[in-house]
Amino acid sequence: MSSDELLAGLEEKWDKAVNHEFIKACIDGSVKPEQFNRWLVQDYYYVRGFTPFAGSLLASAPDSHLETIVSGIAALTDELAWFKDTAQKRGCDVTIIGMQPACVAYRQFMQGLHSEPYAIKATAFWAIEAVYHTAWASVLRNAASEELKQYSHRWGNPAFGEYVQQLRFHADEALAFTPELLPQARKVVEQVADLEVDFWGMAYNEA
Ligand code: HMH
Repeated sequence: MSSDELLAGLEEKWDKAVNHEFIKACIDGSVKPEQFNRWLVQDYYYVRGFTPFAGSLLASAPDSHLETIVSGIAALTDELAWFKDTAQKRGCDVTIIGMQPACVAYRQFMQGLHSEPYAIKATAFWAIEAVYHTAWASVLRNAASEELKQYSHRWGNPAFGEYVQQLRFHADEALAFTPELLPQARKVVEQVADLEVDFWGMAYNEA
């Protein structure tokens, strides 16, 4: 079992998630400040919900996977501070804006995973981080704007890519032990791709 098999048949959905029009607009510089701000604030709320999911993954992980997950969790302190700071600098008040439905839905999905087997959580965790790495790495490589390149570095950098690779090994390993979970794991990857598309889409909701 490998994550290539996990993605087989889901290529189109995956492509929609990693090459969304929001990402294209970040690359060509046509993204409007208010669109970027909408994504930014919703992602701050998202990461607040992602953190307990990471904790739940850690709680069910085998010994040999602990270091990678702990390093990922440790990075979230800085990430949450970055979101708050960047939102404030861009004039957004995260204490009053509130979550949009696509953010609520994604957080509920993660909450629902808490009680699932480790292999399923590890697959979802990899898929979540993989979408962001692939999407933002293309912004980092191709963006016209220095500011957007800087933002994209957080998930697009090569060290984050190695972390995602490690998560992929974890998911593969866990699924190799429990191959009967493969259909469920594929479903979860599909759900992540769909949720990511809706998430990027929030940038265009003039709520
Ligand atoms: C919506 N997906 C979303 N936000 C993120 N910060 C990540 C993935 C990566 O952690």
